Amino acid sequence: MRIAVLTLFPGMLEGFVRESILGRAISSGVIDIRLVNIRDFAYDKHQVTDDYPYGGGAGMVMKPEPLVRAIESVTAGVEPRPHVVLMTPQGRLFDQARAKGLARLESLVLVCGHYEGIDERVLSFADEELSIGNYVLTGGELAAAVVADAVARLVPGVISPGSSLLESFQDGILEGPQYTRPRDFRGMPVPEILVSGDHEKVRVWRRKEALRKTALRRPDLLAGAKLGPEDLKLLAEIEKEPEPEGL
Ligand code: 6GU
Repeated sequence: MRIAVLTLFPGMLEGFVRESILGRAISSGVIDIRLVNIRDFAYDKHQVTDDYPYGGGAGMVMKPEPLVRAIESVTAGVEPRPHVVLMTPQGRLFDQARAKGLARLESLVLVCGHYEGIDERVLSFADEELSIGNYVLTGGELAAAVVADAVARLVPGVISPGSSLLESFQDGILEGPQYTRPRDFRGMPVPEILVSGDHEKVRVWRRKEALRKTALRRPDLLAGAKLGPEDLKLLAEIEKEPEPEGL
């Protein structure tokens, strides 16, 4: 998969791309990431990328020409046509389902907005707008990093098979508790069942604890989760048990 990130601040993403899971995926050739500086597409002498808003008001607006030229520089002649995403707080909320959808694409372009926003006419050069949450960031770079990371880890070959299968949100519920050595940490022992060697008991226990954590912290997720007959039985058991303290 090819990902191009269009930004006024490529330095913000360079370290992340190098050091993260993306860096490894790039080294192994599974993913290609390009950081494109939007300023390189501002052709006036001072390479201006923002301007005052029509109608007045505070803040600056990103000019359409550098943005659209930057988009065209990574899409022109590319088949299949790359999917262009504008990172803005006005976008649809990004979630795991969207990550899965984007991970199927061959070529993805993430455009980072800045200042008070971007000229509305740029929207017609994009396929969708995405936001990563209900809060405002100073720019789309961190949001693009979040999307690139969530998408890249779903691309086959980026992380070892199996490791993502049990993780949070894969089937719509949270991940259960995990333990490693030491067996007793400051008076807190590892649950006995995990050292029992009974793989089937361990599997059921893990599923139950994952369901318990989800029911307790994110009951909203249970409604949309893929639950089987065993899950419903485990949830019924959980309901009869006293709630664990502390969370
Ligand atoms: Cl994509 N951009 C900005 N500036 N703020 C955000 C966001 C994006 N998603 C959540 N907040």
